Amino acid sequence: MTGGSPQMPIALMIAAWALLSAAGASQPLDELPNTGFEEVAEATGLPLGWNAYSRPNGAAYSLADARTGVACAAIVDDSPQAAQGLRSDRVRIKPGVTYRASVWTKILSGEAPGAALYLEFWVGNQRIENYSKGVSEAPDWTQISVEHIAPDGAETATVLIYAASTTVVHSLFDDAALERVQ
Ligand SMILES: [Ca+2]
Repeated sequence: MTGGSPQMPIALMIAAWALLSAAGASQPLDELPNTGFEEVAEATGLPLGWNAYSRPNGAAYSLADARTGVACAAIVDDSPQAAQGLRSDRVRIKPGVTYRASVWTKILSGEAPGAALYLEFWVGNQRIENYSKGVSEAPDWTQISVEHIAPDGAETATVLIYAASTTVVHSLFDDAALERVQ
């Protein structure tokens, strides 16, 4: 077959493969991954199961000063404009059930509002609700938590550890959790 254009079918096949791959990668988990931030994704330098919130990314797997184990997550936000954070892979949840997200944080340097934790609820790829708790000063490891009932229709939840866009801050995070309250 010498006539016609083979490019289109190949392009379509690649597009279909990419869609299937994306769908496979977004399968929700049963529980929050890598909560102690001990495992690293070698290809990205990020904690396994956690994803960069911003590009360029200022978050990383770190051996600097873990609360437990040998590793934690570090977020270096040295811009007063850009926000930085790490969002977990999605976890399957049930609407009407109350969930509590928590994490320990230690702020090495920076300004208010410091470090924050978000509990986010999703339908498919759309974030439908989010709730947050922040801490401005945490010279020693400090736990922050936020809880809320999963809204109608919610399918998954994520935990986002975060340095706000107006913040210039260097913070560490360790021992995250996402638990059913009731
Ligand atoms: Ca750890």
